[in-house]
Amino acid sequence: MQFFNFWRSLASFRVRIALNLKGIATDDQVVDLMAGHQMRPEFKAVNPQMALPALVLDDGTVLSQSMAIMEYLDEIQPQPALLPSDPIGRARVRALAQIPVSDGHPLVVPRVRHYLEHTLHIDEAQRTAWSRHWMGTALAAMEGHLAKDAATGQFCHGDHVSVADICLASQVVGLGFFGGSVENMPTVARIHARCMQIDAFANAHPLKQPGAPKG
Ligand SMILES: N[C@@H](CCC(=O)N[C@@H](CS)C(=O)NCC(=O)O)C(=O)O
Repeated sequence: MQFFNFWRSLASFRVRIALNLKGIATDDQVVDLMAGHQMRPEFKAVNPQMALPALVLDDGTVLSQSMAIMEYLDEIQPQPALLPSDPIGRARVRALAQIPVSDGHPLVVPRVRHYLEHTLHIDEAQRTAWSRHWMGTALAAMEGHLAKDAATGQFCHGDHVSVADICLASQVVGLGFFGGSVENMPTVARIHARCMQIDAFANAHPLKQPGAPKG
């Protein structure tokens, strides 16, 4: 399998965690988002959306969108399960995951920041404030759900890692890239710290990937 990714891509980070948890090795293909390489024709031929991640299966099938890829991985290799076995549990985990994936992270991806800069002429400080605001807003919403629900355990859903934890971790790390923190979100902070004790999470961290800035 070819895994098109980039160190700073939060959606790639999510899939990297899932691959690590499942113990699935990939042939990594770096697409430098900071250099705009997602716009190159050769990558557009892989993913017409020009966004990471993409997973190309051995038969040439291309999978995109981190949630779809993680669920695919969970289906082809069910252990350890990334979704609960009961329908209500799965609905809860998917809902928690969608807060960062669908509502927070899309507002800060390179194409949006590029539009803010080049079309709306918003300066860097304001763009960073925008990103910090929306990344933090999604995590505050997660905190609201997690803190009040007895289904929350060591992790977002009980004591087993799920896609909700993967998405939470990517969002917390992403918030940090924009100068924010989760110090006022005790449940999110606790679950994130617990996740980062797991090698599959820690080793997938953006700053541990090739090309990431040192220190
Ligand atoms: N919802 C998508 C996000 C895809 C996405 O926007 N990825 C970012 C990197 S995290 C990207 O490649 N953006 C390219 C751009 O905005 O130009 C997913 O979860 O996979």
